[in-house]
Amino acid sequence: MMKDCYVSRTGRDAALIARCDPVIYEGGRYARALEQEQLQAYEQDGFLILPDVFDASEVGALREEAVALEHDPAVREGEEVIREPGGDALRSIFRVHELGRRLADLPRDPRLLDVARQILGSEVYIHQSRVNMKPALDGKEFYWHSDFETWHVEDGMPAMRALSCSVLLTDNTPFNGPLMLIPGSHRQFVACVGETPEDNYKKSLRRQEVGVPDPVSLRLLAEQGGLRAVTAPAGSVVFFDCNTLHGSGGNLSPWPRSNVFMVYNSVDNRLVAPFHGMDPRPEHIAARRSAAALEPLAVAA
Ligand code: 6CS
Ligand code: FE
Repeated sequence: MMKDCYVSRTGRDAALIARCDPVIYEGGRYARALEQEQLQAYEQDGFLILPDVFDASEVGALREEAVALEHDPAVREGEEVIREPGGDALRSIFRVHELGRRLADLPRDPRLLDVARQILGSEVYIHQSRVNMKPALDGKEFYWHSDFETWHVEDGMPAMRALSCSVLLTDNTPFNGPLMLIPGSHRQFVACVGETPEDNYKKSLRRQEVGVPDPVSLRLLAEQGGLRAVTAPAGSVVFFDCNTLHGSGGNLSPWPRSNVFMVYNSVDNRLVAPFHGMDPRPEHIAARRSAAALEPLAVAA
């Protein structure tokens, strides 16, 4: 059993553990998608916002496909759908990179894939994908959390060698619950209190209560790094490290805030058995069988 550098949810008190993995993996021969100053900003903050990567027609087509999935009766009854807490509105659809056609091509688009391969310094595969719908007037919050804390404890992700890429399918404004991040928080692992209930994902994806940072650690990291809201137009992209603390507020605006998230994991960081003896989570949340390295899309000449 490999040494567990990031022990969490073992009943002891909360703790801050210094990250023991690099942020940028020098893979040498991998793509040069980002400029040096962009890489430095990502290493410093734990995220990078790229405005207007996709043009209106591209993001319109992606959004159309996401809306079609949202209204597809077969999808609505599937295990990939998560509904809002206390209601029926759709909160997330998982595994969208295998449900949609344009959404299947998206993770292989060199504008995204090459950034992931450069930062992770290796071939990569999709650990998880989802569309978070955050519907108008009804979209509930995602409380502050580190994705890696969950992916390490519940999915057996060994090291911090993964990142999320979020493509904004609608404008993200100060009013519709934009993604918020804590700059610099990726450098500390917040060990969480509490034990993980059986099949935790059935609750945590609606409202996460276990594996969330304690208020003292949150305040400390926010006072060190501040808070940053990703308010940007549809078609913008934000890359964030697997351990950067993030969350989003509820959506009180009459317009949806819909973002697609794709999690790139290094092929050298494939999942092992979950670290505290739990059963592995289902394939549509944490890929094990479909963990083949992504082939880049042939770019139209
Ligand atoms: O448990 C997970 O994998 C999911 N939970 C959150 C709150 N963000 C990451 C991921 O979608
Ligand atoms: Fe998350």
